[in-house]
Amino acid sequence: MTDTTAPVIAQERRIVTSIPGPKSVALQERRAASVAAGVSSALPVFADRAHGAIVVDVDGNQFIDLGSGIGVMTIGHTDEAVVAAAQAQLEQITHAMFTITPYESYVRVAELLAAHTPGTFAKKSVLLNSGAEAVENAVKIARHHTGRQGVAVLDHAYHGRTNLTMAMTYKAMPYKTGFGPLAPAVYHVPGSYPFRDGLTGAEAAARTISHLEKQIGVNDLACVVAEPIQGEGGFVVSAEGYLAALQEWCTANGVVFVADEIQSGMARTGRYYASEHFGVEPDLVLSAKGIAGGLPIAAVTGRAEIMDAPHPGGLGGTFAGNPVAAAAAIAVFGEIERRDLLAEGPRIEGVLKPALLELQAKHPVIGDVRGIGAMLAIELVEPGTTTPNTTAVPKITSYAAQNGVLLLSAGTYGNVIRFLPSLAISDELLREALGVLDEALASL
Ligand code: PLZ
Repeated sequence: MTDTTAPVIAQERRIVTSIPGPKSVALQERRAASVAAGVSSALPVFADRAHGAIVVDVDGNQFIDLGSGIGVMTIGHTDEAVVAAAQAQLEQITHAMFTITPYESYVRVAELLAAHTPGTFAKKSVLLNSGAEAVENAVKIARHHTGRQGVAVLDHAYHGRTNLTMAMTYKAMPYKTGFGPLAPAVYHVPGSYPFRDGLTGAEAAARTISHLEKQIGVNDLACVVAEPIQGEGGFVVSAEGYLAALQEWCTANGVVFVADEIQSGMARTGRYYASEHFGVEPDLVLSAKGIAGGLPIAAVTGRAEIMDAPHPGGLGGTFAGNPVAAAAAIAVFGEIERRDLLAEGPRIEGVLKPALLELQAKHPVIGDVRGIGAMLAIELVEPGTTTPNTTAVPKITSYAAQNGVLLLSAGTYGNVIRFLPSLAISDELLREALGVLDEALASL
């Protein structure tokens, strides 16, 4: 597909000013005067344009993007097919509101989600605008279906910033502090964090289930919401068998098992949804972020009998399932198939993981290397212990930015660096970024 407007950006790192450059510094001043202080940014660098795995700032500096706007630009910045589909749709119809005059692209996205989410059972979807809105709707649907109210979430989870979802998110600061009262009937239970708890999947599942049964009680529990790989919490991968045991318990007890795949989904781990790595077929699956190449759209997809529980008119939203975003989502699904992007997660893991393990051998500050596909992380510790190293991460991300690599932090203790590159990134760019990371670790 030819692309008429996106500028061609060489896939290379290039730093031409101090970081931040003068134009970013000037914008920073305007921003401080007009943008609310609560909206902070990881870097003082203003983005101007991007393509593939490279972000260009307003001063002309080119960064290797290992964060993809927190896992959104999975198929690459300004992907030609996505840009073309969105442009064509903009000129055809920009907004109709599906609950007034429906349109085909919404239905097509629902069909694609039914085809590509785990499980071969009959599925239906509702489309929304944001990840948090998908989480909210999953809870509404689970409550309507079960007639129960309780919502269980795992320690270290992140599910959003709205009133219900901030109650479901684990970390108080910065997400909840001062913003209460929090939504009721949300229960936090321990999950599985092999590096920190040392439990097998079976042991961790038994602990979780005991909390669900004793602390909440099955008769009051509508759903368990879990991220198959925890995102903001630090790319925590549960021990083998944990998620399957949890799902089995949910099924046996009429509890809706919801997989929040907002960060882990859409081909990032080498499967459409990370649940597949764990042998789990969730009752409801949540999609957002990478699903539409940067346009805002999100979805709840799941078992038809659960999805159909709410009455007509019970679900919706003005912009939900917007036609331009839906067209972009269709293009993303199309590109995953056409370019066999499911092969890219394993390729990226094949470059990054051995290199990160080598860095771990060289730099004892790296306590753990984990993740799947293009969703990998290192957890930093005080050398020789598992005590979280809370000071190293900002030093590393800032060193990396100064040297043209965008790296994101994560983790309950702020001691995790996560790698969420676009599936379009080359091996060469990955190796170059790893070189910068090595220097950053050496500089500590
Ligand atoms: N569930 C698993 O990762 C969003 C949040 C960034 P929204 N994570 C990035 C920030 O600081 O706001 C996320 C997620 C998981 C839900 C969400 C929420 O998705 O689209 O940000 O609402």
